[in-house]
Amino acid sequence: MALISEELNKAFNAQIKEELDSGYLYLGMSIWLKEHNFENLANWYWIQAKEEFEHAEKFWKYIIETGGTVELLELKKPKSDWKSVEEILKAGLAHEQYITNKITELWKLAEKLKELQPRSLLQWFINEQIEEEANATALIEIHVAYKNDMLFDRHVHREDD
Ligand code: OFO
Repeated sequence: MALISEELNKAFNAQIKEELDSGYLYLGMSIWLKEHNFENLANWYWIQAKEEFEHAEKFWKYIIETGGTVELLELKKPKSDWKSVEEILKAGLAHEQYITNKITELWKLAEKLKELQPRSLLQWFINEQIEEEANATALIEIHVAYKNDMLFDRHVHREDD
């Protein structure tokens, strides 16, 4: 018998899609930024996109380890008609706030189902979302301080973990 309930298995499959959608969204942002010569920001969002794949991996690994079934769902076509760096930065924060809500819902669902096993996994994501929102907020604040997209881009720096 699987350790993971059918209901949580389904919700985790949905979250795999959310993480991959996040990666796809950030990939699209990275491409737009690269096309507009914001090299460092493009790199920042490319690293972010790859990180989202790792987030998806945490969920599918958990499902397999607990005897559930991984189902990959159809991905959403990401927005690509960005108008400005500012729009991308704000959309990045709004998206992370959306994902934080999704993780909170998963925590509540596991509580309701009295499934304790995914607690450490979900706690990791709760902590990660604090960091994700803080990073997205910092980018917005620093962008405002620079008042110039190209100068701001020169300041942005991120390396693969
Ligand atoms: Fe998966 O943290 Fe961003 O979305």
